Amino acid sequence: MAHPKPSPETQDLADLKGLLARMRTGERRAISRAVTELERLSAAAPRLLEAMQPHLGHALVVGFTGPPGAGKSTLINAYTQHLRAEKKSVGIIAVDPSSPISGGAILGDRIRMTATLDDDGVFMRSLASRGHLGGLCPAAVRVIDALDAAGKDIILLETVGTGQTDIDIAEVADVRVVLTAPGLGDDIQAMKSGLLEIADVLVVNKADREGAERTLQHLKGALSLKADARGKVPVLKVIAATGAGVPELAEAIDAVGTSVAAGGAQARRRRRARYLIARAAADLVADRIRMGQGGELDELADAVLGGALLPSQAAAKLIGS
Ligand SMILES: Nc1nc2c(ncn2[C@@H]2O[C@H](COP(=O)(O)OP(=O)(O)OP(=O)(O)O)[C@@H](O)[C@H]2O)c(=O)[nH]1
Ligand SMILES: [Mg+2]
Repeated sequence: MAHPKPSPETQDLADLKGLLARMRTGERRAISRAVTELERLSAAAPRLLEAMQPHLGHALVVGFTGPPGAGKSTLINAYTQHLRAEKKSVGIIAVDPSSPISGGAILGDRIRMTATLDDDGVFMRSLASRGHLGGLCPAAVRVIDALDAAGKDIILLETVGTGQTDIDIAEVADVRVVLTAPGLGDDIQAMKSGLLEIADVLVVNKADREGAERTLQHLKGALSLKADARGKVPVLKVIAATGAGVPELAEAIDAVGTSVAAGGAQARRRRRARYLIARAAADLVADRIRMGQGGELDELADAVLGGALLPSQAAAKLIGS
């Protein structure tokens, strides 16, 4: 009896070693396939992750976060061109905020990220912010793993820095670049304080525009108010649209990357795993509190109201530590 001819997709998944080999030559269709399986956490994903294990931990993950319209996509495009000139292979993950302000970001990114067209050394994928099993942050980490397994030297992650999820995603990067630009309303307000805290490198983009110097001084001022460790964070001016300042940015990223790499591949991946566990634990605790423990929670609430416990002490009691 004749068997129906397997579709290319079925073949891909039947031969995971072959798929992996093709991914590692940079073949777009193979990478795209793996990314999709992992993004959706399909039935084949666990086997694929297992096959990828020996190849994980090579890529440096660089996050670019900042307010809508700051020029993240344009800067990623310029930086990608710089990296390609150095013969580094690049993976790009753009998290589509699907917010009313930035709607259409994916189409816009396609236009702005011209460096990604017609070059097998670059692979780009946009992640929609909704509909991921276990949340967007774990999905982004799985896609990072797919691009890492594909042998990309550097993975660039674009997120809009407007919400906690965005900051969470930025946190999974090895190097965090936070950017802003003049004319985005109140400069420092636009840079949520959480973002200033996580930045390894701060960038003022659109230095060709009026007000760039003032934005730079604002940022430096805001930084100096933070703890002393933050004092070392470089603040750079760039013009993403022309690539001016990109070599200096690349140097600053390299400097952080080198110290991260010194910790070893396992340390980098462990950081991401730790982060995912912490997030999952927080979700679990929140769920448990919502779904039960009502009596205990009421007792603790009364203790807080009566001044016997601080909310933080009550929380520690609740999770039993
Ligand atoms: N003048 C000037 N404009 C720039 C520069 N870089 C980016 N732009 C413009 O700023 C606008 C926003 O750029 P994007 O790169 O899409 O910004 P983004 O931060 O990715 O935006 P979202 O993804 O929507 O949050 C576009 O119109 C760019 O052409 C620059 O260096 N100078
Ligand atoms: Mg963008």
